[in-house]
This record gives sequence, C-alpha cells and structure tokens, in this order.
Amino acid sequence: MSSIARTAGAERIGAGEAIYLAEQLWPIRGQLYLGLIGLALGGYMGLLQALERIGVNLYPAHFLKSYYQGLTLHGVLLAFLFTFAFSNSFLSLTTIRGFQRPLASTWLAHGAFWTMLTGTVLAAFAILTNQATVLFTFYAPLKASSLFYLGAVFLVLSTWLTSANQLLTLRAWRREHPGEPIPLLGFVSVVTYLMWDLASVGVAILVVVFLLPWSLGILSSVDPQFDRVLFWFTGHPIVYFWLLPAYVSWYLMIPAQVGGRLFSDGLTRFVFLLFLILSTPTGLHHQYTDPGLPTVMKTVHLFTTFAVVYPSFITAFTVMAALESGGRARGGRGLLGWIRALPWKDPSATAQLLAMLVFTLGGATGIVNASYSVNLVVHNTAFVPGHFHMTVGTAVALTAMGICYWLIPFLSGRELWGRRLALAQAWLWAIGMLIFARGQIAGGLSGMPRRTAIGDAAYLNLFHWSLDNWLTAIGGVVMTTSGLLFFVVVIGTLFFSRPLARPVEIPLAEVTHGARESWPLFDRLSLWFLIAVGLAVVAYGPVILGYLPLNSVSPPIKVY
Ligand code: HAS
Ligand code: CU1
Repeated sequence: MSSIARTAGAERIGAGEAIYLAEQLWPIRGQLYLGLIGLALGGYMGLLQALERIGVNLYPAHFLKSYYQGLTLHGVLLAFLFTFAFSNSFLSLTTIRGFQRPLASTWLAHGAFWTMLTGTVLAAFAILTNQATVLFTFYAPLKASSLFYLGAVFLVLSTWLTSANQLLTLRAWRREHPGEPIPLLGFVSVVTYLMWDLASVGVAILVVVFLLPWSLGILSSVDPQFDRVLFWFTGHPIVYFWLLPAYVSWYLMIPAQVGGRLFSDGLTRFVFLLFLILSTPTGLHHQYTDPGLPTVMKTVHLFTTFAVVYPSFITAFTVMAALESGGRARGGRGLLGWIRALPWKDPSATAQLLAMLVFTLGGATGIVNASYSVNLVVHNTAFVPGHFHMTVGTAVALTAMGICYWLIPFLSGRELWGRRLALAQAWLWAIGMLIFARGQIAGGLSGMPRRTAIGDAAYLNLFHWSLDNWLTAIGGVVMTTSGLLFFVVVIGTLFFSRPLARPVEIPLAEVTHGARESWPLFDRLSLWFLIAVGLAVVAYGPVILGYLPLNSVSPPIKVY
C-alpha cells in the first residue's frame, strides 16, 4: 500500500504506472546522460588511438601531451564512467520496475548521481591536466595526482549507494509481500550489485589504504606486486559488473522485444547466483605471468575462471532458445528460418542481437586468455584489447546503445528519431568492431605489444604488422562513424523529435517456466553472499597470507 500512497505527484510516463517518481527519475536520467558523455569523449579518444596505428598522430592537435594521456582518458571514461553510470541508471530503473514500487530512498538516488558527477569531475580534471597518465589499471609505481584516486573513490561510492538503495527497496518490498518469491527483474538487478559490492572491496582497499595516502605523500612507497593482487581482485569481476546489465536485457527484455519467451525463471536466478559466487575468486588469471605468486593458486584461479564461463554458456543456450521461440512465433520456419524472422528492422533488438553475435567471439577469446599456457603467448599483446573490445566494447556497449533506443524515448517521452540511422549504427558498430578486432588479434598473435604507440615504435619496421594496423585503423574509423550516428540519433530524439503518441513500456519477457517452479533457496540472498565471501577468502587467503610481509620499496614514478 505504501507504494501507492507514495506515488502521488509521480511523473506519468512509460506504462502509466505511477511508480516512477519524478524526483527519482532525474538522477536516473542524469546518470544515463553523464555516462553517454563519457561514451562520446572516451570513444573519440579511440579514434586517435586507431589512427596512431597508421602513423597519423592527432594528439598535439587535441592539446594532449601523449598517447598515454589519451589512452587513460579512453579507458577511464569508457571502462569506469560509462559503464558505472549506465549501470546505476539502468538497474535503478529495473529495480523500480521489478519491485513495482519506487526506490526506498530518494536521498540515496540523488547521492548516487552527485557522487558519480564528483568522481567524474575529479578524475577528468586530473587526466586532462596531464596529472594522471596511469591508464585505467593505475598500476603502481606509476603515480597519478591524488585527485585521480579521489575521483575513483567517488565513482565506486556511487555504485555502493545504488546498491544500498536496491537492498532497502528489496527489504521494503519483502515487508509488503511476505513469503512471495522475489520478482525476477528485481532479483537480477540486486544480485548484479551484490556481486560488485564484494568484488569492489579489493580496489577500495588499494585506493584508500595505499594509493591515495601514497599520492598525498603520507606513504613514501608502496608494493607494486601486492597492489596488482588487490587491483585484479576487483579487475576480473568488474567485467561481469559491466556485462550483467546487458544480460538483464538479454534475459528479461530481448525475448519480449522479439516476441518470444524467456525459458526459465529458476535457471535465470541460478545463472546470476553463479556470477555472484564465482566472479571474484578468479583474478589471478590476469597475473599468470607475475612473479612472487604461487603457481598452485594461479591454477586454482584457472579452474574458477573456467567455472565462471559456464553461466555464460547457459546464457548462450537460454537466450538462443528465447530468440528461436520469438522467430518461430513470427513465422520463421525450418532449421534457421527463425533467425531471418527476428525483428531486424528494430534498431534496439538488432543492436543487441549483433552484440550477442560478437560476444560469441569475445567469449571465445576470453577462454584463450584464461588457458594458462596459451596466456603466456597473448599476455600483454594487442590480442587482449582485441578480446575486450568484443566483450565490453560490443557485448556491453552495443547492448547499452540498443537499450537506449527504447530507454531514451521512455525517459524523455519522445519518439525515437532516425530509426534507419539507428539501424545503420548498430551494423556499423558490429562490422567496425570485427575489423578492428581482427587487426588487434592478428597483431597480438605476431607479438604486437598492447598499450604502445606502435606508429611511433622504433622497431616497427622489423615486424609485418602493416595489415593488422591498417585493419585496426579502418575498424576504428567505422566505429567512430557508428558512434557519431548514435549521438545524432540521441540528440535528434531529445531535441527534435515528436512527443510519444503512445507511452513506451519497459519491455519485460513472459516466462515459460515461472517463479513457482523455481527453488525458494535461490531467494536466500544473504546465504549466497556468504558463500561468495567464503570462496573469495579461500581463493585469496593463501595468496595474501603467503605474500606478506609487504615489500614496499617502490617510489612513485611519472613517465609521461
Ligand atoms: Fe576478459 C582480459 C578471460 C569475459 C573484459 N577481459 C580482459 C580485459 C578486459 C576484459 C577489459 O583469463 C583486459 C584487462 C587489462 O587491461 O589487462 N574474459 C575472460 C573469460 C571470459 C571473459 C574466460 N572479459 C570478459 C567480459 C569482459 C571482459 C565479459 C567485459 C565485459 N579476460 C580473460 C583473461 C584476461 C582477460 C584471462 C587476461 C588476459 C591477459 O593476459 O592480460 C568469459 O567470461 C567469457 C564467457 C563468454 C562466453 C560467450 C557466451 C556467448 C553468449 C552469446 C550467445 C549468442 C547468441 C546470439 C544467443 C563463453 C552469451 C544468437 C543470435 C542470433 C542472431 C542467432
Ligand atoms: Cu579477467
């Protein structure tokens, strides 16, 4: 009842349900648009990097002192600002829709926006004034200005406030619905953030206990190796914090958008719980080549990494089943006819279908990375950016753009402007990305290092990377064109489009095997969280205990 009482004065958009309070919608909108600004600027830096590959150096023309300044901007704006802000915005909305009630705290919703903005301003200021050329992994002993680390603190804080708000909303919902299964959309939204709450502890300790005091001169030196352990404690599961909002859409929204059904409520819960418990105890797969860490524990993390691939395999089959049911309901016949029958004229669905297709390759290259012995060949080569542009750069980013094609009309009350442009945008992104990834992956396999201004490298002529670099550059230009189209559509929708004739609804799938067939055990979230903590302790306890005492010998270094 309280939710109904609280809806007085609500802004009536979407399905016309007054669960979306105007004062809660503005921080949701604000974070979405802030994230998109990050996407625009960060993406633009990508163009400079791609062109650098063929010897076109545009950095001075953009008042950037070095390739590394641009690359830091690229990584931080895209991997932290865009992803976090989009996630906070989208999963706050799905929390409201899932629980069919407003968020428990408007204060926390506003807090999430303001901390996100503060973090962005601090980190962007540090990078733009060339005080932070440490890339998005900010490995010590590379040192940035304290403003950069403070910015990171605020960005993470913003995600924690969002999570706290979700948990309070879940508690309020439980009081109102004793004994009922948690609504699936609410469940996946909350579990995504629970996973991240645990995962982010590593980087929180790293920044607050070590890097921030070090950058302020309170600590004179740090232990770079130990810092890497803390970084990768968060650094692997962060990729699932980026990915799971896309999975929320693939599981719960795309089936509705293609006219199909989600296969199983219980299986969906199970997949998200597997991510909760298995995402964190895997970080050493980023450190296979690091000295000073026990091989046995690297091998343990190898196995957990392969375990966390499993929920993505389930996802591939489940989502495919939903797509097939949609394609057949739309008249698709035969073995593959259902694929043609999918709504390829709908830019929102098409963008996400293409994101899934590219993710098949992104996932496969992840399995290559994860294989200990093969990793020794590809580690620190251009193969790795090849991998992660097909995952975060496409599965996540292109899905987010696809979501925006209904979300922005939903939030702004205006029709999507330029549907054909949006459709072209989706295809260009996927095609550009495949060309780009082909360049990076082939280059990486023939030894091209990552994070290097290759166009300027003295040894460039000793290698046969010319085709790889050209493909990277061409792919980058095609993606930039796609990015430009995306923002043309967004701006067209916000400023030049008609008000919606009919309200847009948040697409929500029907489920073949519903909540009644799921297990109540899945809803005991504190139990699952404890299991996740337990596994993280088992996977990291021996690594950390065996490592101590710290070897804090490294003074700060600023190279660029
Ligand atoms: Fe990764 C490095 C292993 C997934 C991102 N990864 C990175 C880095 C980033 C990143 C940013 O083990 C670089 C970090 C740095 O700066 O150093 N990754 C994996 C594995 C997976 C994986 C095993 N990565 C991701 C995701 C990311 C991401 C997701 C972002 C969102 N990654 C590694 C390793 C490294 C690494 C090593 C370190 C490398 C090194 O040496 O430095 C798995 O989770 C992947 C599982 C995914 C699948 C794909 C399932 C497919 C689906 C689509 C189905 C398609 C359908 C379409 C339904 C198995 C779900 C049908 C459509 C029709 C139209 C019919
Ligand atoms: Cu990883």
